[in-house]
Amino acid sequence: MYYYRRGLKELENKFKIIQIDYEYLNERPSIDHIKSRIKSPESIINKLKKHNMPLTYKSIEEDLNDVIGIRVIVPLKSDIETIYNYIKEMNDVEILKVKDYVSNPKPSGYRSFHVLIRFPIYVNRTLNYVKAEIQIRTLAMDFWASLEHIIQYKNNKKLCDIPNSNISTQLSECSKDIEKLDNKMTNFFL
Ligand code: 0O2
Repeated sequence: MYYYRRGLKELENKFKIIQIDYEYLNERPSIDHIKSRIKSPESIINKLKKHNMPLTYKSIEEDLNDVIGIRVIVPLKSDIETIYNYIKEMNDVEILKVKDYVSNPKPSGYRSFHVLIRFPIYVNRTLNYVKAEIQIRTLAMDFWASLEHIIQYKNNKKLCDIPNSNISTQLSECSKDIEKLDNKMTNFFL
């Protein structure tokens, strides 16, 4: 876990620097805030089981891309591409996979731009590589995803009064409303 904690710190710093530089040069923020986490042992085990992967350290290292997770919350939809371009310009970062759930939302209505990466860390003068999942999304997308994560994604039926059959439809409608709002708000800026 120490390697993941070290990796997380290095990644957080990269985005904090982008946040400061962009605001200085453009007089408006391109990142509203950053959230980060190391996947909990319980979540790691559940994910390995879900994908029928062996419950071993080797499998955590090789098969899981999101033990380190960073969420970059941006004000506008157009800022997602700006942040992605910054990632592409990071010399030490290798992009393993991109999942564009903004252009192709999930059936649930989930919208977010995911970039899976691998990057080097030096611990005790030794080179190691760690992987991470970067989720880039707008404030509005994050509002929807955070609530849907509690209500539906993690299947927490106790927290919601709406009959089960209606939850999915209503959440999907909310996601479409939020998409309209995101498009409208982007138009206020050049
Ligand atoms: P948690 O608890 O958020 O960490 P795959 O690549 O298809 O084999 P994977 O890695 O599940 O499987 O990829 P996917 O579907 O891109 O999901 C990655 C993460 O995106 C999830 O991590 C969630 O954080 C988020 N996510 C994906 N789909 C949804 C959704 O419908 N609603 C919400 N709110 N979040 C979603 P975890 O590990 O599944 O969960």
